[in-house]
Amino acid sequence: MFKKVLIANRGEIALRIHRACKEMDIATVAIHSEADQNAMHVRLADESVCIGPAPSAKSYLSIPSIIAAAEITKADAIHPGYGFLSENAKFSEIVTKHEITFIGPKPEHIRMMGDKIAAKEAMIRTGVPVVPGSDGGVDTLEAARKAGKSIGYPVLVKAAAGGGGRGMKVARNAGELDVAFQTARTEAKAAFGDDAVYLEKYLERPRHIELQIAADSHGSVVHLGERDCSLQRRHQKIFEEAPSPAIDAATRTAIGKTVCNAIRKLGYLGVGTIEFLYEDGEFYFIEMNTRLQVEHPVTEMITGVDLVQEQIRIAAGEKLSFTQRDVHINGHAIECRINAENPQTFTPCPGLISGFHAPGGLGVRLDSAVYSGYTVPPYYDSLIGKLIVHAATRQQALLRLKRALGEMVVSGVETTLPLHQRLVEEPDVLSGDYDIHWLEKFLKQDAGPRP
Ligand code: MV4
Repeated sequence: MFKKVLIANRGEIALRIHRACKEMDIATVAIHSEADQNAMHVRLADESVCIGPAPSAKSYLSIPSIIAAAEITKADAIHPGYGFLSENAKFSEIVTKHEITFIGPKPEHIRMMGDKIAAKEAMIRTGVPVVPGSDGGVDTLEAARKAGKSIGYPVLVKAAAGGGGRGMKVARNAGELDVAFQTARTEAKAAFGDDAVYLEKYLERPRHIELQIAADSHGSVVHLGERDCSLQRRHQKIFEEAPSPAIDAATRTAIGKTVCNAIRKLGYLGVGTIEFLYEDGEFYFIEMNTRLQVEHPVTEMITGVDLVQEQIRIAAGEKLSFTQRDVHINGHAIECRINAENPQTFTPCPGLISGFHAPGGLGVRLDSAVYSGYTVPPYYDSLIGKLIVHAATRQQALLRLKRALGEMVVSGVETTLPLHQRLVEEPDVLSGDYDIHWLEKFLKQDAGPRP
């Protein structure tokens, strides 16, 4: 096992990784920018290295600085967290070249899943259901028209290098295809430097359901059930839960088997998330994420598995600490993302947190790196914490969430807490009757003046 892990991240996820390391008796190294001198992840780590100025490009994304920090501190391994360099295949190769272990999948799999066309082809090959669409990339208008005709409208033009919703254009009929195709290509080129696009049938009201998997180097591949992340705004998840109110045990077992078989055939190693759209009882693969995800705690709460510890075990060449037979879905968990943002406009609100009170009690978990007197810097994303609740049933989890939200205080900066307080009162949220468009519609109809 590793003696020392460098955590190449900041904020709540840096703390999350630190906690996993400490419980495995592993020393930690924090890296930080000049803006994060007083950050909690720096205070808690055994050692810390300032790796550059505030902008991420010069600190948390600076590969040479991170490698230098790992060499100076003699770290055995680097955990990238999420965001930043977590899905950068080149970074994982450079780490490995320096005889440091990258805690994550092999570069070939990071690269494969980063290319959405290659990812989809890999899933088709290994028997995972996908959204009907073009056979690979589409690089001429003529090919796009032909694909559109055979798929049937509406269709969605997606960027191969995209993901997270960037570079997507809907064409409701053949007449809209030319503009959708050209716009998607131009935007993809500008955003990713790659104009490759593909076409898919546009699903009108699916849910976003993702499956958590883990695979070790001893041939064990397991799934830990699904998360429902349908409540999103502009492709930013706001509220996540596990299990999904739309999935029963038999459906979970079936999709879990399909996905584990595919992951085994691909020779994938590490934890990962397979994203699906789910509509009318059918799963359609859209993307795979090769990182630990923000919303991983809801899976941890209902399975009792520490996903970060398992990631570290896998990277160290050890076996997963459990088998598929040990995985039981216990109760229900919900996560609220608390952002330092105006809860109506979602404009970031960095600044001094003048007061802070964490909720507590049975089944309440707060993953956060902020404290009273901490200043939220303007340079990074606005997530300041995740409130996660766990209870025996969904209904009890919602009541517990409402109770915990009522206890929590963050003053000095605006946060999305008031939005969550309204969400837990909404009949559709209470009944679980929502799709990927529900939240945007709710926010739109609700845009009027507030008391
Ligand atoms: C889709 C879709 C409908 N049909 N693909 C958005 C982000 C990217 N990960 C995939 N996305 C979508 N792909 C087909 N064929 C609708 C979306 C989508 C969406 C997906 C998940 C969660 C929220 C969403 C909001 C808008 C659109």
